[in-house]
Amino acid sequence: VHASHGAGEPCYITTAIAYPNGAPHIGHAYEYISTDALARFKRLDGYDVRFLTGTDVHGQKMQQTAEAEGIPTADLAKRNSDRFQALQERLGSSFDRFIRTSDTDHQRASEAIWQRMSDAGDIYLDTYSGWYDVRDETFYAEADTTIDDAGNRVATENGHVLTWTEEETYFFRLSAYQDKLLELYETHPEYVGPDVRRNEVVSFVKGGLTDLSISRTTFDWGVPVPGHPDHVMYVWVDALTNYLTGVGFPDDTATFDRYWPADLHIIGKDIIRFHCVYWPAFLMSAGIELPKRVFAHGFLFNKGEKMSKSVGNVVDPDNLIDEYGLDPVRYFFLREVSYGQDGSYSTDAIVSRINADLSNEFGNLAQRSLSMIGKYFDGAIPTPGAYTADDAALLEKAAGLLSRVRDQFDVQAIHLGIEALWSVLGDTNRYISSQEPWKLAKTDLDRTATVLYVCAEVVRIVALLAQPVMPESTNRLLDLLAVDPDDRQFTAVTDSLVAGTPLPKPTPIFPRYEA
Ligand code: ME8
Repeated sequence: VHASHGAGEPCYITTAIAYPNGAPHIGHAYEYISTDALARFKRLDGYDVRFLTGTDVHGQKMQQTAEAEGIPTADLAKRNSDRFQALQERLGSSFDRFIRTSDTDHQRASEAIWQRMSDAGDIYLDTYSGWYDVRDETFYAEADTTIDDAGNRVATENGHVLTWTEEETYFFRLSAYQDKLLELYETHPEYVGPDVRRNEVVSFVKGGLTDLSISRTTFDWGVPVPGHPDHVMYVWVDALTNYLTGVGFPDDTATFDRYWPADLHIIGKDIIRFHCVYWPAFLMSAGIELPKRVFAHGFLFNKGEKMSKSVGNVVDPDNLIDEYGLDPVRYFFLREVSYGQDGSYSTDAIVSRINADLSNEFGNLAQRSLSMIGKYFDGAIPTPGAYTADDAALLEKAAGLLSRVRDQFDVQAIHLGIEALWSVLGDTNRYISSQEPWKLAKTDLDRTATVLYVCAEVVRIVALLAQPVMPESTNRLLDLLAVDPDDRQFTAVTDSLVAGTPLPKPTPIFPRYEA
């Protein structure tokens, strides 16, 4: 029995909720895989994790897409939300709830936060006239727009074509929160990660905040404003509130008090302003505690090019999984891309990671060690003798991995956590090459036993710690080492393989990829 690191402490982790106006793409899959790895890590480290994900079904773009397809907006939302949910399931995502902002409890939560902001005196009625980006559901100040070559008014930052909008709307007094937000970034620098994003947010807020239009009257696909059903809420007001709905706000106070504030919102870098400026301001106004951290991952590009339907390079995550298998795809994205930075992928890069990292470094080490144990020790864990300095150094490195990897995952440096595991696999491959157990077996079976025991121990520890990244393969590998399926939490790192334990016949876990 072990004292566990998280000791049952609650931990609430979320993804962004995607717009289901089309099919999910690899950028969405990347967000789900990475958030799932973070959630699984915390769970294996002893935390009581709640992991929320879902879809953001409201907004003008959804209504326009449905009109273009000639189907009711609710049908479009349902059909495509089902596809996002199916993708999550295919990715092995360990979410606890898949929320859709059409869920009835979400309407209730959105009304409640609106009411609280209104009671705080932060909502007033006025007329909005300005530029709106339907694609990103964003308002732009005139100063942040330009005229493009075709004569369209576009958003300077991304070139999206804007629509002139004039209507009576409710405003949120965002301007009143400038100082409080700057104080938040100052006193809680960990609120926004990585640092480059915090700097962006701070300079945006220092530039001054104008009040935010938070209702619309020109379409009706959204949550009605309480008491004013001719207005629907601006989609970002209800979308951000999903994080509260997901933990029972406002009625299930037991769940809410346990999991809120959220420990970590994972989002992409394009929606940092909504999560790091609007969201904390809404919560301050409503008198609700702020999430502890927002971390923005980068964007994925296909061979360095932005994915777009017109270029025809949008990758369907299902096809990648069909071709390479789920765990290799998970491993590839988490290891290849520095989490927090943009990343690129290509067939060559995927194949090279599969063959070099998975098949050679990890798979061969496991397969060689296990098959020699089969051959020389009747398929049972051998009894180690006294350790040499080399043996002891390697075992010590492996034992130190949990705290190294935890430190990296705690700051969402997923790629560095994986790198730490693979550096010990590299050491172990050099160790087995220099010890040459296949030769030793002819002259010194006791020493062979020790060497193979050390290798199997490293494989066991790396397999335990790689579970968040490759849940299925690592669990098959742990089966081959006869590790009790009920004792694969990270506390099991300090266990040891028990000499004499019979092992099943080994089968390769990470085959080479041959096109
Ligand atoms: O923004 N690479 O929805 P969304 C990596 N509904 N990540 C990407 C990406 C790419 N190429 N393209 C998109 C929304 N993403 C809102 C969120 S949250 C309360 C509401 C990421 O479908 C993007 O950054 O446009 C975001 O985190 C997520 O996918 C959903 O994007």
